[in-house]
Amino acid sequence: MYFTSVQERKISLNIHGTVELEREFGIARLRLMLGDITEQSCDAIVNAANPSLMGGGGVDGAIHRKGGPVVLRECIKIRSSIYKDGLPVGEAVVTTAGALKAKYIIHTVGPVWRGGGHGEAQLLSKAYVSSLTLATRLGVRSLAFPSISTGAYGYPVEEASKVALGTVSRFLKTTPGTLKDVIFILYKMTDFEAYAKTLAGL
Ligand code: AR6
Repeated sequence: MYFTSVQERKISLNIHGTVELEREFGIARLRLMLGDITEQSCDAIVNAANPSLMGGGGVDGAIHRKGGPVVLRECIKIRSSIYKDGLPVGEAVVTTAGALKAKYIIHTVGPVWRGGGHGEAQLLSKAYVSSLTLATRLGVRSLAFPSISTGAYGYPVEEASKVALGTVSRFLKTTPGTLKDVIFILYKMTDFEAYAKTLAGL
């Protein structure tokens, strides 16, 4: 079944009742989906973590809960070796996905929104590029992102969607690699609509 979105692009309601929107960039597909990232069976999912890597609320909490203690154990190893002072904003690291359907969790840290004049857009873009670069190094073909920084970190979703989709589409157009399918899993319909509007304008 199909219906037209507010932005006059086709949004499909698939057989699972999932709201979806997609665009092609070179040989890769960029999709938006309303849902829960912990349910995704793609090669890797991205976690909107904090520098401690010790878990937290929001999507981070959900990923650690469903992934199980092995995820935290690997995060502790990372903290006690390469990132003793915590994972800097914009960087990304990988762990197993434990009990999740995905193979890997790529943990990145987005910026806290401080009004927009503190390099937030550059740092948010860097978090996406670091995650995409690491995914490519791991040979990942399908990758799911949440909307980094737009929950507890307070980044306005319209602004964040421009950075997120602009960065990912640029990467897919310019960086040959293994990625074939990049999916943004939006948890709330209002977030999906903001991302859909931005994707329609790309
Ligand atoms: N699947 C997909 N998206 C989700 C899910 C889910 N299961 N749960 C929440 N979201 P947030 P941030 C959406 O706060 O803003 C944590 O405590 C949510 O609706 O998870 O980067 C960390 O430990 C929102 O749109 O991440 C950090 O301390 C988006 O995920 C801090 O929050 C991001 O919201 C990071 O803040």
